[in-house]
Amino acid sequence: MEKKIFVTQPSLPPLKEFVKSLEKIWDNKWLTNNGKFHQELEKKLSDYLGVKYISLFSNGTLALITALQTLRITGEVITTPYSFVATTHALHWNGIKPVFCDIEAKTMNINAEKIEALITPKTTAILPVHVYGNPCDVKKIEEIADIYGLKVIYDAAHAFNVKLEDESILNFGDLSILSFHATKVFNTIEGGAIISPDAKTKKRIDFLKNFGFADETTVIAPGINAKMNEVQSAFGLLQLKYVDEQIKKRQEVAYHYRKNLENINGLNFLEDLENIKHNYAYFPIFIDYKKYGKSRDEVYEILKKENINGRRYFYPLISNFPTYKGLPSANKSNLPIANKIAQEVICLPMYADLEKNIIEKIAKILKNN
Ligand code: T4K
Repeated sequence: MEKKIFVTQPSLPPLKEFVKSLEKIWDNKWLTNNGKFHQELEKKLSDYLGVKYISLFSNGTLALITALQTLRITGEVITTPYSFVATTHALHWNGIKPVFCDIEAKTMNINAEKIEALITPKTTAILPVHVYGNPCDVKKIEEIADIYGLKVIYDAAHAFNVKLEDESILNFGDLSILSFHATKVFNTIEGGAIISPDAKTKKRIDFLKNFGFADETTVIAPGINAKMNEVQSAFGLLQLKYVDEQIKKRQEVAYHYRKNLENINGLNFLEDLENIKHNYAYFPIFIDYKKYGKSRDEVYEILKKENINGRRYFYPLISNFPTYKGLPSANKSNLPIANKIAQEVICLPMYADLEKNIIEKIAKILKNN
């Protein structure tokens, strides 16, 4: 049987190098709780990403939950329904009411022009997502947050090393979170991080991810256990050596897709944005049923039959899941663009080692339908 092609394939460091790291961990007999590899990864990542402070986490979801705790966010938070469900779940786990704002069709990010109308006396923050690694309208969002005294936490799970006019996108807002899940551009198997602007905030984050312990006998807050361990950190240090090469290869994959998919009536894809250093985390296409002649779900199934397993990121919309669909802001009439895009999207396979002939095969299937 022909091999299955998945939406992504994790990048892995050379096994021999990882074994050497494991030997060191065995020698150190230090497995977690801010060990040597953890400290080194924090240092190397903050240098590489061009950010002031980074705190490593066991996954991106716990980083999000802790980011909200860090800034003591309560009440209502304006967010996007077009994301992975973890974004809104993090609000729910903090007892915060999500208020969904529609997206704009160029980047699939929260429509900054629509935020102001959703602000109430209970609003304390905005939680936008840099979807597919494309930056939000960070300047407009900052302007609104400043006027209304709101905090901004960016879910930058997809935005590893993305830059806006040479500045890391992670430096915008009050905090940003990253995911280092196996399926991401940079992975530590499971993992995540919070980017913070000053030492005081980093200290609070580091207490919170370690049960709230400030020292052996002082607990400053009801923290959680969200620490990254030494095996994950050592894995991450090796990954970092190869990540530029991986992003370069992803860029080539994206260019090859674009070349092969141009001029298909009713099939759209995203182009690079101006002044942005992209990381090519995903390759979404959008099927316009009326022009293409087949629905997104039909295309998804046709690809699947050919062993091409795309994913409908992000369908269903978070606002249509049972937990959230009863919220007034989840009403479809408030979220027309997000609902439309969620019906059109398929993320095609995207990873550094995706072979050109597979891209060409996918393009051929999409052209012949
Ligand atoms: N915010 C945003 C905007 C996010 O996108 C995410 C996660 C988060 C927050 C939360 O961060 P984490 O807590 O996850 O760090 C996947 C990932 O699990 C998830 O991390 C990611 N976003 C989301 C967009 O995609 P699933 O349920 O689609 O994963 P799964 O297991 O179906 O994997 C997708 C494909 O990847 C599989 O079909 C096969 C391939 N795969 C997967 C794994 C795990 C492999 O080839 N090898 C592997 O080891 O959520």
